[in-house]
Amino acid sequence: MTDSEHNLHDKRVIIVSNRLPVSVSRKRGSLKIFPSVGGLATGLSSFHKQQNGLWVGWPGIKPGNQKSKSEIENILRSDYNCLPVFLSDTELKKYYYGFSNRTLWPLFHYFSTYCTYDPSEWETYKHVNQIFCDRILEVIKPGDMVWVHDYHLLLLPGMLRRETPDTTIGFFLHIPFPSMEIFRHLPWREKILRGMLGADLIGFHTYDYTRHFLSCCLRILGLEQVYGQVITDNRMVKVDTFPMGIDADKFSETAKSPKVEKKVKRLQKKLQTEKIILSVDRLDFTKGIPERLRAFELFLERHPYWHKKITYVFLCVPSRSKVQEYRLLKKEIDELVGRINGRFDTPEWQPILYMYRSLPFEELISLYSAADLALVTPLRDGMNLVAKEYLACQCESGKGALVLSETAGSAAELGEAIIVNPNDIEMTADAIARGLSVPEKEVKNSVCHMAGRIKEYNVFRWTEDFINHLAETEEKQELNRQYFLTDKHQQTLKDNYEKASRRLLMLDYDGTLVYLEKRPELAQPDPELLDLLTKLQEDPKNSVVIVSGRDKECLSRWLNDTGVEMVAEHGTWMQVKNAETWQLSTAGLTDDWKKNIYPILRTFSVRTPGSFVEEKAFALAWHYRKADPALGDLRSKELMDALHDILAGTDLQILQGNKVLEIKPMGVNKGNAALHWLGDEQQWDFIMAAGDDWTDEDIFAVLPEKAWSIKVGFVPFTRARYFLESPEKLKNILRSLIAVNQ
Ligand code: GDG
Repeated sequence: MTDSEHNLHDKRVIIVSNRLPVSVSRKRGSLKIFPSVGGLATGLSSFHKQQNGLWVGWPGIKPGNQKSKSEIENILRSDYNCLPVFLSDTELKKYYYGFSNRTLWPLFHYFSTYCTYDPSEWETYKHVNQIFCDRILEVIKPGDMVWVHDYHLLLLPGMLRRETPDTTIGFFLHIPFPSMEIFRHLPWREKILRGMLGADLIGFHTYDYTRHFLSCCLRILGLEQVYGQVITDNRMVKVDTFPMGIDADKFSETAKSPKVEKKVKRLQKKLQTEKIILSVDRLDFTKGIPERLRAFELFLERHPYWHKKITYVFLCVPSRSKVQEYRLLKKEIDELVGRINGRFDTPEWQPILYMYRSLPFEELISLYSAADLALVTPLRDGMNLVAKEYLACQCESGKGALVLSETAGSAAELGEAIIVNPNDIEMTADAIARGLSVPEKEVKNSVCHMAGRIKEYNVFRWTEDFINHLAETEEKQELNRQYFLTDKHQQTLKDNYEKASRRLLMLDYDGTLVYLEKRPELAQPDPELLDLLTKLQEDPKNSVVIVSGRDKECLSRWLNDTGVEMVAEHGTWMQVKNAETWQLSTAGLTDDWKKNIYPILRTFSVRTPGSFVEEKAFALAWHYRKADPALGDLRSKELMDALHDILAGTDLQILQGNKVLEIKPMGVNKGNAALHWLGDEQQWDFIMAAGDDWTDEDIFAVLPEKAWSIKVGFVPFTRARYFLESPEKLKNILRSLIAVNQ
């Protein structure tokens, strides 16, 4: 057993979703509680029971008076480990029917023209997420993990993070995450992304959704990712793919039960056709129902052979019938079914058996088992569990073919199905014909393959996988937290400083003493920083060196009056104590190479809007902070590639900074410059170095073990011993050091 598995069983997991796994209703005064249907409820219920956790969600009933509320709450708590979140009619209307289902649902399913962007619905969405957050805060205990589900609660992870910063939070999205071009339509896109990023682990059904989310983080928030890890607010957020499974055994066992077998026979007898085609969906515009009906009509038109030999059992589960778009869709479907049946039926045969209702579980299983072909052709679907449930019921007989839409998340796993573009009516009509005539052996082969995978990566494995990853992420966060310079560390640092009589402080400038700006000239020091540096260096026990990538003219202009020593251009120039002028750190540097390299950098800056070339005495830098992040990143790789061959055999090197590539003579780097002061390290009894970027790693690499090395901002890899959140925090420490002397 690994540590994380061990953790899994130790910790209480609080599951949070819009709906509880049970629904409550009141009939003639007494409460009725029945399990909610659907993959999430079934899949997580057994995990929930087994780990004795808590499930927080809406119970599906109006709260009524205080007495009724307490009654509902007591039963749910004691018998189901559920904590109800009561919502008023207005809250439900605006948060659930409004922002969740009229903004997020259509947008995330690429139906942007169906979206409404109503600020008051957004306000209620925020408010209800806060209600969920407050409810969790009432019950959360130290060590609990929280697992938030789906698009109704996208802000909740961020809210919880603010209130309980150290809680381990997971988030899983059950619907697609759209591409950046779609997501950017949302007026509240930054807030939604920040809300999700409150989690430690964010899960999606497919790699495409994961990719889209990471791209939105980069393009909208400017947050980069390394191996699916996004760094934000000095925390690491892991983003990964977890395709949801089903309780496959439950489906296959039920399919084999005598009761279901009897129902199947009864159905076949009733329909009296050679083959049964089946579709099962909630009535929703994402499911591609009219398109499928038109494809079925075309199939009948083109294949009279199949007339009277097939029945299409079309199960459509009522949903969101209060919403106008859904009512219109229902009307369109009714008319289409009427038209097709009217066009092709005969006194003894009707092509479509249309059921507009929800069926009990065993009835549903008998349909899955009886079918010879299932049509799962949504225009867009996060995963689609119906496809998996159907295959699980078919695993024994292996007779049922599957026509599956390429835009359903499950298509990423069910490649052996007949894959269609659901908008292509001809293609779908052909696929129906193909699905009916694939040789039995071939169908069996593909069904068995797919059913085998569904059985193996079932919903229990899915849950375990997610929770184990969450536990692993928690361990990593815990470890990372240990590297942050805590108050206790800071006290030790101050004590060391106080006792020392020869102190060296090497500080980077941009991103370390001041925040990074879009344009370098905007990062000018304010009077407070100048005063801080002056006071630090006035202490005769101190040597304060600013080690920067900036040119010497800028550093002189900004910092000369403070009296600090300086290193410019990443180590090319040094201005040491009492020296009148700058001196080259290495003898024999030349700049005649610049005329060859400059045109290349120029071409890249012309091709990359927002980027520019900076010329320094012995270096050329290509800055791309202001460029589109993805394009800048791509071009920087191309430039590295282009320069790689050109620089081979020369004594030039490429330094990768924060959104800058710098070409300069070999051996010139901040680390070598630092050696000028560190050379005789014995003379120092206190050494501190701070920096934020890759070029500062060269300093960290040459520091003696006893030094205090501090990375400003959290990154996954560094040679520094400690992290510090921001330039502000570093300046606080420096201020406290000055106080030591007074
Ligand atoms: C989201 C995403 C994603 C359907 N009709 C009846 C019935 N059902 C059950 C099925 C299945 C569920 O409803 C529908 O499955 P979906 O996959 O469409 O999932 P949703 O819960 O609607 O939606 C979706 C899913 O989350 C999981 O992450 O796959 O993409 O939109 O379980 O069996 N059940 C019964 N009678 C019916 O008539 N008893």
